Amino acid sequence: MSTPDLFRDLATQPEPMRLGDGAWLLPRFACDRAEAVLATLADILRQAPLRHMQTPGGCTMTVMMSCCGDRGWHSDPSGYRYTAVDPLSGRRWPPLPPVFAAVAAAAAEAAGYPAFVADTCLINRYVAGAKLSPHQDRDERALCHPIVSLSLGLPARFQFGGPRRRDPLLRTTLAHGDVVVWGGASRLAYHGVLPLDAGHHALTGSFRYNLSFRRAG
Ligand code: MD3
Ligand code: FE
Repeated sequence: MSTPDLFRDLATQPEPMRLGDGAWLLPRFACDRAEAVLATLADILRQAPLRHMQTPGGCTMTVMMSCCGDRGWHSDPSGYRYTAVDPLSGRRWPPLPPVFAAVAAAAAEAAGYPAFVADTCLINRYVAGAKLSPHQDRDERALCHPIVSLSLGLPARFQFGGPRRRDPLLRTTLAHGDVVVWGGASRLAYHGVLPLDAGHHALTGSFRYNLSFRRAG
């Protein structure tokens, strides 16, 4: 006996879930492209290796980061900014690969942002214990564009609130292949990632990756 295709599709890719005003979780949206994305990611990380950035406050971030695209995000004790050149190598960041741009555009469209063109992708890699404290993303020039975030590998507990730091935080789990699109009123929501639990994932081993596609310029 075979399951009708309709039910199989519903089982592998549930309906979008509204997380907030303008914010949509697309569960497992990118599962079928995860292997292609991870193979391309390995190539990018050979050109622009992951590194621990320093916050302006002088702390070392637990998450390791890199970037690709026309610009990349960089943080050091003198502040955060987008740069055209990777400060580690002195060369341009690797170009945004077509498979990244395609996933970002398709997810944005599915969430109601049909004209999204990313010019940068921030790459975060978490190992057990790594976290990201609640913050806003506001270094991009025009905050009218959404951010598309793709999670790969181990699941993380993610928290998000409102535009003020004191707004209450809600929690959700971001699992392999999940995409969240943050636009509209949710673009300036505070958000963070709780310390990653140790685990093993068939495609990423002991890591969780998050790719966030942005229009920075
Ligand atoms: C909500 N990354 O790189 S992705 C970041 O899982 C960042 O690595 C997290 O926060 C991670 O800045 C979260 C989800 C996300 C990304 C951008 C947002 C949520 C957002 C921008 C506005 C509101
Ligand atoms: Fe963020």
